[in-house]
Amino acid sequence: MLQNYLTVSPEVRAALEAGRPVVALESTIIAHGMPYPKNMETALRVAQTVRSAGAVPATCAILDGRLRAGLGTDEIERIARAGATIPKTSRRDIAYLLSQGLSGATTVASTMLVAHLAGIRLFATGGIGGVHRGAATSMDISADLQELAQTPVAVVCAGAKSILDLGLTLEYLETLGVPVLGYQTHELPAFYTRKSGFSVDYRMETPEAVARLLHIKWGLDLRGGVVIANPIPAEYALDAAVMEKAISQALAEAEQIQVKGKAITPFLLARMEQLTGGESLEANIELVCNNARLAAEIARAYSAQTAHAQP
Ligand code: PSU
Ligand code: MN
Repeated sequence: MLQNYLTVSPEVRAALEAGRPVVALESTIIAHGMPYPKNMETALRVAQTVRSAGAVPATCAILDGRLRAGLGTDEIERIARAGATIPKTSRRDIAYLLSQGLSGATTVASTMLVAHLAGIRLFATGGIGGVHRGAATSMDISADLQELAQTPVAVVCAGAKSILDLGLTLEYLETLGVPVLGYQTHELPAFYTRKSGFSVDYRMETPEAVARLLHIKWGLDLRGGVVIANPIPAEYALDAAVMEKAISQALAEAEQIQVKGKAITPFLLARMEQLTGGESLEANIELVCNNARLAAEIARAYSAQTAHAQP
């Protein structure tokens, strides 16, 4: 049944069948998160980073009416060139796109879903969606959080951008039962910056310790995902005051021209980009690679522990 809708690349399938580590990667960041050709260079570099760290990359998307886990260079290039003409696709959009034979760039939520259907446990991205500032009246809460509540995939990210309300995002994740782990930090990172003023639930020091927690969570059949927050390397971090100013301006503009629904996150990301010059793009690229490396290390530890558990 599943194979009617899902294509897992031969390389990814072989790795999964042999119990070797695989890391899922999303495609909204390619189509909507960065301009061409940086988006393509970044997607290829991130995949290479996963490989260098000893895991198999599985870029996920919807292409021509099929869920895909594991894309070739030509397919990544197709998404990168298509940019925003490939629709940003969350859980709610999947059945429609498949029914129409269409293509979609997968967000954190839909990439988690595709990864889970394929049997992939680890996923690396830049930042997750969350509770938006002003959500008390807009009710704008990313579907990423709901997916984390129900789909057993661990997401390595650099926290979330402070275009969101990070305090409410943590509250919401607590309600949904999603652990937020800080990798070698007590503090939730805020994407471009290593600090946010908010604490994570637990600080973890090694990939092995994170992998052990994942085995226990899923071994106990506690549903849902885990957020692994990995701060941007200090040398690439940006100035918090400068970023906050850009965020305030981008939010004010979004309010003024009434951007709503799924358009708001790409709008804010693009404006931040313009307002901070190329600097934020460079930081974005470096933090994604940093997350890809950590996700690969955790995936390796997870596979090794699985192998040991089986006599
Ligand atoms: N945050 C980022 N970069 C991104 C996204 C979020 O810093 O590229 C993307 C991810 O694909 C995420 C999605 O899943 O935006 C969340 O969108 P929304 O807020 O509409 O749920
Ligand atoms: Mn939203």
